[in-house]
Amino acid sequence: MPVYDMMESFLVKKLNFKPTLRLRIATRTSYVALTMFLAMTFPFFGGLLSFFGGLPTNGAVSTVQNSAVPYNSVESTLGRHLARRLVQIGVTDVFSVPGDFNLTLLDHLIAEPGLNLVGCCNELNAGYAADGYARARGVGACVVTFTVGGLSVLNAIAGACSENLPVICIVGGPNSNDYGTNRILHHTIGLPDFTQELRCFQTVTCYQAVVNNLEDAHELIDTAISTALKESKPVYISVSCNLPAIPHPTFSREPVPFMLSPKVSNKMGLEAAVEAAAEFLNKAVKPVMVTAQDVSTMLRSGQKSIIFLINNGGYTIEVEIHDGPYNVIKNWNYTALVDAIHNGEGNCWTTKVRYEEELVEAIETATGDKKDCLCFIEVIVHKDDTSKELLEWGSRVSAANSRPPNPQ
Ligand SMILES: *[C@@H]1O[C@H](CO)[C@@H](O)[C@H](O)[C@H]1NC(C)=O
Ligand SMILES: CC(=O)N[C@H]1CO[C@H](CO)[C@@H](O)[C@@H]1O
Repeated sequence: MPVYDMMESFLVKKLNFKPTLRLRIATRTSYVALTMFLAMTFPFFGGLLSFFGGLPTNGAVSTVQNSAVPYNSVESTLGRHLARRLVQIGVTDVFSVPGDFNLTLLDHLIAEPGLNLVGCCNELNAGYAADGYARARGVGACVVTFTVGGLSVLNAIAGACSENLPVICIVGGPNSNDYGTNRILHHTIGLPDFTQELRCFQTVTCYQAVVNNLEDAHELIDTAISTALKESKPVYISVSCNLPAIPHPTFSREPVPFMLSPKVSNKMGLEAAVEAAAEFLNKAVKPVMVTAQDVSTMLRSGQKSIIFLINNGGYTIEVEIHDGPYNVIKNWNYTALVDAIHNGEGNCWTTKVRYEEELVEAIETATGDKKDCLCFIEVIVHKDDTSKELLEWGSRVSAANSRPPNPQ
């Protein structure tokens, strides 16, 4: 219960005030005045009070204010609350793979104006897409299903953790009634234990919210989202599959301000870093490499990117560390593969180049005539065409890997 409600009921019950609208306005106004006074006096209390639902009290804290949502409407459901929060923090695209534990949740995410669901080919791709989105937009989100989906997306979430990216990983979880029943559920590994997925996520996320009842869903979801933003790390939110469609007063009543502490970076430090990186990249003679994943999703969502596939016939980094037959991969006709995925739906242009002149021409076409297409340029290179740095690095890793065991 927010503090002002407690004050109000105290006045009504203990001091026999009449529960009128005027009393409500008076208690709330005094509460706001009090929190602002305290926050100005003791900046420390700013954060503490915000926790109780007070006003933004610290100059460095911004709030996202809900507009009141009618009670008992489809908008006051758990699913819509989660969707609204995503939109409020700037997530307009959520990367998802449907599964039987999350379909109703996806319905609610789709229903939110301003939120676009991007269906991906598999969970790992959804996770990496959310990773890229978080790099570009500050925060990203993906939605997958229980365990089978959660364990698939884990690698991308671990990557986001090491790269300090706030990725909100939402998992459709078991029916709330199944918790504590010792049942063996679909998608578990055959043990009556729902916590396997949670335990995996504990080591690669900074907060885990297991939402299996409506009473504390609001608090858990908001804490998860704000912790992700504050710590710039991924978080895990599991939502029981039978809850997203149910309205609850905590999702509808008085707007609860949502507190976010923006990350403040050192401006001079940032500028120096950008300058150094730009200088380094300008000097680089090797092109930036982009590998193709989820081309079909990019085509479906009308992306106009240029994808370069550097085809060197194998795993060059591994070749430089330690070569063997396992480093050679079967050569595919990659442009034909993209053509097959394209299948005449959407705008797509592919080409294969072998020489520098062909590459220059291909880039001109991709940025000219074909600028409205997803362009795929396969660049065939020699397997030893690599940088001096990679060669050096390879021999060092090789030396480090082959150190003999210490004498016991
Ligand atoms: C590879 O596919 C392209 C079509 O994308 C085709 O034009 C080309 O002939 C194929 N290459 C071979 C070696 O079959
Ligand atoms: C397991 C489970 O609860 N699945 C639900 C997923 O969503 C569909 C509706 O889209 C429900 O019918 C299922 O019960």
